[in-house]
Amino acid sequence: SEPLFTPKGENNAVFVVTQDYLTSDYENIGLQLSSRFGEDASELIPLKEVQNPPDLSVAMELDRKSEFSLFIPKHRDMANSLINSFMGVPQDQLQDLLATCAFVRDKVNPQLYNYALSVALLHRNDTKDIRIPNFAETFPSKFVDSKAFQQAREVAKIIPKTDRTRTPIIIPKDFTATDLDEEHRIAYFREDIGINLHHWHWHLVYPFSTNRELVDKDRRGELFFYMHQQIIARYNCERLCNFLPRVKRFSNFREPIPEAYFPKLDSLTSSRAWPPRRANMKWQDVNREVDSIKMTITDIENDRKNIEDAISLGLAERPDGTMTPLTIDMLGNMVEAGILSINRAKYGDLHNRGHILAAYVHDPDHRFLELFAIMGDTAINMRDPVFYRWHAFIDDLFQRFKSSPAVPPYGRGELNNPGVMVTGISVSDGGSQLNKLNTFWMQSDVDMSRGLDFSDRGTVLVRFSHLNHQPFNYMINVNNTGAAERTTVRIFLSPKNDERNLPWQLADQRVMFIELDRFVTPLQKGAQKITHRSDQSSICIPFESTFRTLKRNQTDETNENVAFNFCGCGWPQHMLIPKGTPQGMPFQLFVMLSNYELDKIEQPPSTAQCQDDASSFCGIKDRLYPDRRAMGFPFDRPSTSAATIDEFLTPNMAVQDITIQFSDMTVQNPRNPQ
Ligand code: CUO
Repeated sequence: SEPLFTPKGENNAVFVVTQDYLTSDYENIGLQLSSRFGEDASELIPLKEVQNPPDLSVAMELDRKSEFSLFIPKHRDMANSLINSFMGVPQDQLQDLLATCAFVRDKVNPQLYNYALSVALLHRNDTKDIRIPNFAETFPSKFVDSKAFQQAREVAKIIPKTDRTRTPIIIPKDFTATDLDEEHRIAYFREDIGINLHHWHWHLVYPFSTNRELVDKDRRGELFFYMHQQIIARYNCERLCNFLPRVKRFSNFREPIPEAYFPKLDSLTSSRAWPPRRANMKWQDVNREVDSIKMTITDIENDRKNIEDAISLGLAERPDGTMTPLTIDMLGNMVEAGILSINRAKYGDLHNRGHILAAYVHDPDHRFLELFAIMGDTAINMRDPVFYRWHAFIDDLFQRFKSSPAVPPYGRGELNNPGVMVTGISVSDGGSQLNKLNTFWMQSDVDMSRGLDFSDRGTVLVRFSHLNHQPFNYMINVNNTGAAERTTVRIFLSPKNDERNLPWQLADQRVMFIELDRFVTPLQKGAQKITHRSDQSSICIPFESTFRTLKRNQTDETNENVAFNFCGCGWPQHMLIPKGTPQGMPFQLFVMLSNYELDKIEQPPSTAQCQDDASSFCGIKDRLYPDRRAMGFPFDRPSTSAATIDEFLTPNMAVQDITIQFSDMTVQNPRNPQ
């Protein structure tokens, strides 16, 4: 797959092309181009003639030098048509697929091409296990300070290829703002490359498409709710670690947005800087002929009202006017909203419209010929504080539903696990103190050469800083006097106190609990100890899956052989736990051993290459979501009987106070080349 994703000018592998494959700009010099780039190619890839050239009339409407947004309906149509072209190549005819890709690649917008091809490769049966290059490497401009690219050119020009791994370009930790802006205190979370890659990948696995085959996945709407709910919970935990209050939801759509954001990113596609947003800008009606968007604030207010009515009634209206009981899955699809929405005419396009209105706040009528801002791009929108205000609003809708009569609180029978008693829990990261976890800064290298479009690139490393922690173990003591032979272990974490340093009411704390892990384990009779490693978390993918990194002492030449797990969906391991504070911040660790009879999903094991990595946030490819309970169980809905977490506990649950201490020191990733 690699050459299909690399920009023109790449010299590791070259397609032998005929004139059909080139855009009209280059058709007269096509064969010269082919031989020029072929001069020092490591591999020549002959192509078949394209049997049925795809109709690119829709996809080619997007300028090749423009940005691409999944939130813009017209762009979604273009992506659909291109995805369908790739999906339409007959199964197991990989040479035809390759020829089709090469035929399409230089004719359409590169980002549209990358998205449509990635979706198709992930969903075609014959390409499911193919490697998709890391998106941060293909489009580094979405992740790295724009200043770095000038430096990259210099490095590529001046430093011989063999020495480049010794001279990484250092990206400072604080490149978008200073602490004068208090929101900048959590920029390390918003701008984390791994977090943004996870979000981009999630939307790739759960694409917007009119092709039901790609969209209609088990509990998709509920997962849209849950994965984004956990993002907000994690953001709020991180805010408390930095002495900031929980994020305020964006509720009055006509009020100014207090947060500003200046991304310092350039789009290499459009050769323009991503537009910034000043403080206190307001949503305005959007009317941009160029993007075929006409959208008013009243439109989105109507969507909101209709959805709020459905939540209060506990009923949704079908297109034929009949009513049906609302479920969380239905609500997720209705809010997001794609083709699975029960009634798009009635419930509209609430979530996507919010992204659009936020993304065009700086140029709603295109008078300044500006492109959309980063809220319009799933690979970078988590960098902007307004993302969290918007998704806090979206989450509030779901929480209202979860608190409504349509969702009865859990009874003891659902929470308890007969005969199973948790007698103690602890965590240890090998340090001298039990129940104390440690965080720090780490510097890691990423090779961004794949996304640079000048030739003779070799490796160009970027060294960036990110949070990390000492890996740790959970120890759970259990006494089993019942008949249970297996159990699902559910592990969550929440700050012990709120922003005023007061203990939580459960009603507030339940939405602060972040999932750390969920796994099924056998139970014996009597007393036993379950030990589990933090790096096996069901929400995370390992560091090597987030980034393809060079291994120590590895040379540029062997880099290509590093296994890159194509299943890039998953929270980055290095962000598993919140930062804590230098003084040590109190948290509560919650463990539940639930009744497996009520949890289990019987299905054949996955054969996909990524198996069930990160299944809590990403599901499992081509399988049912591997847990029968509501996502977020047991905290997905309020309790009517318990006011505090202690009152909520049944014998199969336990809570332990722990501390997370942050040390302001930077260590090198041991995988960085020396
Ligand atoms: Cu993931 Cu709003 O859904 O960005």
